[in-house]
Amino acid sequence: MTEPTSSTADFHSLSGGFVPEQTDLPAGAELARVIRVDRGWPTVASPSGVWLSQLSDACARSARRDPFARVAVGDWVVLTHPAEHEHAVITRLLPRRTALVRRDPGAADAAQVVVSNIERIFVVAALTADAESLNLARLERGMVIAADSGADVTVVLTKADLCADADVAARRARSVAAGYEVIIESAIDGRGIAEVARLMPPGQTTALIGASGTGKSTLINRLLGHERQAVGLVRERDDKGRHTTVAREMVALPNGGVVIDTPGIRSVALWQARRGLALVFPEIEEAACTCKFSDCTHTREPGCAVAAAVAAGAIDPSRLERYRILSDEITTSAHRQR
Ligand SMILES: Nc1nc2c(ncn2[C@@H]2O[C@H](COP(=O)(O)OP(=O)(O)OP(=O)(O)O)[C@@H](O)[C@H]2O)c(=O)[nH]1
Ligand SMILES: [Mg+2]
Ligand SMILES: [Zn+2]
Repeated sequence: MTEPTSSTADFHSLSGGFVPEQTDLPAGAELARVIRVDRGWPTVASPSGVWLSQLSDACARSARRDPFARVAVGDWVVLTHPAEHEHAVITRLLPRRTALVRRDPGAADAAQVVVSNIERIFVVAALTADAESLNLARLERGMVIAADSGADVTVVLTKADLCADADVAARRARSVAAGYEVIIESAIDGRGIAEVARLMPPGQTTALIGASGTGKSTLINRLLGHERQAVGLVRERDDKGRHTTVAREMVALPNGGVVIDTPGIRSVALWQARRGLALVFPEIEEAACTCKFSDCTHTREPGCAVAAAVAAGAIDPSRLERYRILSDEITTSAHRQR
């Protein structure tokens, strides 16, 4: 049996103090949380330590059939330590309370669970000198998949120190994030760090998502109060947008909260995120309720209440355009599902 792989991570801090109830554990088994996955190899934290683990044959079989049966960072699992195995063995995946799901970048017809059992997702976008360059379509897309997870969503605009008009950028972000908190942050001057920390309370798991180089790992370093390479996880800090973070990984914060750092992705493909779409485009969903046809695509149908609202100036036509792109993508993913 291999020894625990990390000395800094421990079960209590990485479980966020919360452990699901599981009364029927077989003898010798324990509950564990997946804290990292490297090329299919999960590292889990359990009361007995931090273990590199493998799936039982039955779990591996279902994982091959069903993408939702693959373990993701944040998952709770039942772990055993069979004497004849080199690694700890995951024998069961517990139901997820929330899950961030995208289309598998390696397979157009499959979903991929990015992280699970998170209470809040921070959608991270970086500011630049030009406040107008903030990409609203990308922000909305990130918010849709985040909101669809069932977790709360907060927008974080990083690198505010680079933008003289950070407030202008924040106004633009808020115009597409009605009802969501937008935090202006800078790792350089410390703006917004306390606000982010306040939303990562003890007992909760949060995750950061956003393009590569937006400053997710840097923000975590600021929250930790030290550079992450101290725990052996970050390299090439100044390698902007070069996919510095290579694996999803859970980090225990000093106050007892838990945050998952994720590698930046150029573009997130949606997988059946209708609920998220409705949450992020409430004005369109609301108007759509009164369209004449229940399957109205809001393009040229008679009696389209969305088109009427656009004509009346109540809905921003560019929002509708972006909504349609995301909606079409969700429809396509539904058709592709095996
Ligand atoms: N000016 C400025 N630069 C920042 C800030 N936050 C991060 N950076 C820089 O942005 C670059 C990328 O930061 P990372 O934290 O590695 O970005 P990331 O989002 O983790 O990137 P991936 O791991 O590739 O997804 C680094 O050079 C940071 O020093 C900030 O608030 N202000
Ligand atoms: Mg990173
Ligand atoms: Zn319509």
